[in-house]
Amino acid sequence: MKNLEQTWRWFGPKDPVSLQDVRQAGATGVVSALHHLPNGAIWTVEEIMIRRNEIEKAGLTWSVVESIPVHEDIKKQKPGFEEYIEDYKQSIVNLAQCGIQTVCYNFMPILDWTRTDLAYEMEDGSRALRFDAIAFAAFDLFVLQRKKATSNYSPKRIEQAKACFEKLGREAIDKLQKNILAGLPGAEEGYTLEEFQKALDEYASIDDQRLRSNLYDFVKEVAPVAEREGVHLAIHPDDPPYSIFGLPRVLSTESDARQLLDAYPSPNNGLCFCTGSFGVRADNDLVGMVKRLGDRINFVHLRSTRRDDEGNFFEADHLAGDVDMPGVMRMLILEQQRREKVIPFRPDHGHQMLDDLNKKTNPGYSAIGRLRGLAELRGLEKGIQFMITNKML
Ligand code: DNO
Repeated sequence: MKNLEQTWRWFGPKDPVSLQDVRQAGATGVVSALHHLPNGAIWTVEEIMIRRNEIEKAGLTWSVVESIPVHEDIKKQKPGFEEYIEDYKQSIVNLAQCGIQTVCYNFMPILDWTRTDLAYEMEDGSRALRFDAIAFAAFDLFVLQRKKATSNYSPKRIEQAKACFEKLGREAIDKLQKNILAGLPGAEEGYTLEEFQKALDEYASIDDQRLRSNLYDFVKEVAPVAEREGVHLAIHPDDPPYSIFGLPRVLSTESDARQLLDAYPSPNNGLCFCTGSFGVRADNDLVGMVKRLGDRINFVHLRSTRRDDEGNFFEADHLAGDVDMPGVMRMLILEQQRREKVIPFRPDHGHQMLDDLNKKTNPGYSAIGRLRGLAELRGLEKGIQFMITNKML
């Protein structure tokens, strides 16, 4: 039975988790990006080869690029954006020349993934990432004081947010602001309040339809190049999978994913199936989505979240929470048997636990929590493969 590829995100030479650690965790593939280059810059063959050689020296393979960030001007189609698209294509050509064939990206306006709490204490003393919808609204309404923010919340939520804000001290407000606007690894840009409000203003005339068509325009330009070069694109869903700050979000549901895939029907125009992001919405049927979209899944993030009815969620252990991980894994294994190309997955995020509690770690990307996640997922894969082989499933 063909295995999925076990990969691990590595942020480059500054990552406190070393490539040696990655090997010991049992991953064979590395997911990395040239984070030191500014958004929009062409990734040159020379720069790509430096990273590739470093990864290979450690006995690993650079399997996936996560991510080449899409420049904000492309998302808004600001005059001159065509040049950024040309540069994006060039980066893809250069990656292909260096043998790297899977490229992840996202099309979330301004902010990449968003959390309010980076150290939410779990019952067992480990720490998780959390999105608290009331704290988020408190930030939006009373710290940022975004224009028109009240139209995005119910009167009840505004009351709750006000009460929450009144209890927050200066230090807690600063922390909340940092977590939301500048706190997370992989999100390349950080903002001050003023910069952020300015960035929001630029989206004033961009609604859901407009952002959607800008995304499809981008894909129709870039995917043919990826196809020609043998590169597989993988769009990451919105995280969280709904509108925040009144901004449109266009990759949150199965129907969003389907529209994107139909915009350019080719295996090279595919998805990064992130169970943690899609799983925050109760109306996303994850197992069904893998079944129906499976042939277009080019990369997988496996993690689980636990949500409530108030819009809050935290990141649970990989085999706990709301995600039916065995169900998803079974569908992925079946999909893998149907194709030549290996499907890379990584344990996404993990709790800060054991020794890592006393270390400085990238939120969500400590070594031990992900090690646990990968070990559990690897075991799950083996177990399900065994059951399929022995016709028990
Ligand atoms: C967070 C990550 C995201 C992801 C980008 C892909 O942990 O999953 O930052 O890398 O959205 O472009």
